[in-house]
Amino acid sequence: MARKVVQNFNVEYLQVMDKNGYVDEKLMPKLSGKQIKELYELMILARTFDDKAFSLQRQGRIGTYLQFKGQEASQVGSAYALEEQDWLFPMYRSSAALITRKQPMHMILQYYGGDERGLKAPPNLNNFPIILCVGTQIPIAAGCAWASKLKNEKVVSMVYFGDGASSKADFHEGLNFAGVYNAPCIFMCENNQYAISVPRKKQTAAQTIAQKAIAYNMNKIQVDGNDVFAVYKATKEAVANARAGKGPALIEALTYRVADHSTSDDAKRYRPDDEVKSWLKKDPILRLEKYMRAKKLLDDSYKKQAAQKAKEKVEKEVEAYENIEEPDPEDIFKYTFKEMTPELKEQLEELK
Ligand SMILES: Cc1ncc(C[n+]2csc(CCOP(=O)(O)OP(=O)(O)O)c2C)c(N)n1
Repeated sequence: MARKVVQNFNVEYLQVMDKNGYVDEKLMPKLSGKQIKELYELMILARTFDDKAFSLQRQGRIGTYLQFKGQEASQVGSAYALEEQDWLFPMYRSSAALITRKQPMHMILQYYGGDERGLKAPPNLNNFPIILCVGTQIPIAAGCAWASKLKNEKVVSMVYFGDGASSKADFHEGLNFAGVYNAPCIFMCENNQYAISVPRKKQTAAQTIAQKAIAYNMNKIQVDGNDVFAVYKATKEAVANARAGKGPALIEALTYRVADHSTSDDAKRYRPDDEVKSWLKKDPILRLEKYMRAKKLLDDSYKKQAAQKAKEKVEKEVEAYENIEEPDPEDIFKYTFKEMTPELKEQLEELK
């Protein structure tokens, strides 16, 4: 007979840089000045893109769009920790991660403009298509990671999803599978505090989302998702472990969706202004700027230059998007199957 503790668990939290841009040098990941500037410029580029995409939607130049504003550190910092050969599985709010992974911005706009050809990654870019169905990308990523393991490729998969997706069966199935098969998969949960109007506290009774990894015997960590250094460090370590066969990981990045859920939402109806304002003070770009200024990596002229460069790049991509040739209406019949079914052939004839 016995009554005893058989397992003890804990969840680690990591913050390297606080909201004033001060860092704990002992925790600082290895990054050169050049790399820090690169991270900064990617975050600026991402935000410029996000603002532009929002304005294009308002002008009717793209369809519904989902902003990631405020989540630049959690996406850029994590995607930056991957190697080229690794696989990225984005959700609809992952445009900053896609931009970091060199997905052409005009293709992201093309997709949000209603043209599915924008989902296809150019050759040599291991980016999966954007997924709109909440959580469905999670088991696919776990399967892809398992395939890489079976092929002995030393390639990692990383999948993005929100706090809301962590309540779905896909999440649990994906984590369970990766845990059992030791698949090199990084599960990147951007806990931005809301799933449309459902706040985090109604999403789960668990104190953290990171602890959900415990049930699957998986590495886990909760990080300050507005601290690009913490996100980068946690992801870099998780990726190195996964690549070395030391198992998958769940990373919970604590962040905030500053904008509405989508261009069809009005967040003012379900969350207080004060809450939004308090998170704006923790803005990931502002805090990196404070750090860089103190370290003499940024001054007013460099800041202006970076903003201008980002604006020019985005404008060029908008132009490229708006000059894409219209798809052939026949594609809709030809695209799905290798060979058209008799019904599709008949419909195509009718269209002609
Ligand atoms: C399978 C499925 N169910 C419901 C929806 C409707 N829906 C779109 S976004 C969303 C909330 C998702 O929240 P979260 O996973 O936290 O991600 P976030 O949008 O906050 O980044 C829901 C329920 C959907 N797109 N797909």
